[in-house]
Amino acid sequence: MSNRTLAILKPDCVRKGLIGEVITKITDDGFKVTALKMVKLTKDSAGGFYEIHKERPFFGELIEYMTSGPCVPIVLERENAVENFRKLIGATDPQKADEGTIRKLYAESIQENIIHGSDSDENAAKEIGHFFSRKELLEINGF
Ligand code: IDP
Ligand code: MG
Repeated sequence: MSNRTLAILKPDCVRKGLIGEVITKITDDGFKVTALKMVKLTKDSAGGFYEIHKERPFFGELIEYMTSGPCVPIVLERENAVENFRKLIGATDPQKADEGTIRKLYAESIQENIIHGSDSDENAAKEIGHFFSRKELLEINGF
C-alpha cells in the first residue's frame, strides 16, 4: 500500500475562497502536504487527466468545469493514503456523502464537488506525474 495520493482543490473550491479551510480539514485528518501548486488546466490537460471518463455523457461539462478557473493539485502523504483520503472527501455526489466529509460540507452538486482524490495507488502515481515533474518532486521532497 502506497502512502501517497493526489488531491485537487477544484475550481469551485478556489472560487469560494475555501483553499485554507479545506487544507486545514486535510491536515487535521492526519495528512501531510508534500507538494502543492496552483494551475489553470487547458482542455487538453484536463481531458488527459480524465481520459477514463471520455465516453461518459458528462465528459464535456466536466472539462468545462475543470478549466473554468485555477485549481490546486496537492500531493498528500499518510499511511494507506488513497483509501483514507477517499473516506475524508466522501461520495462523488455530495447528497450521498457521509456527514463530516469534505464534499458533504462544501460541495454543491455531483459535478461541482470541490475536490478530487485518486482512486488507486496506480492512479495516484500517474496523477502525481500529471502535475509534478520528477525534477520538481526531487527538489521538493527528494522523491
Ligand atoms: P470521483 O471524483 O468521486 O472519483 P468520478 O466518477 O471519478 O468521481 O468522476 C470524476 C468527476 O466527474 C467527479 O468528481 C465529478 O466532478 C464529475 N462527475 C462524476 N459523475 C458525474 C455526473 O453524473 N454528472 C456530472 N458530473 C459528474
Ligand atoms: Mg474518480
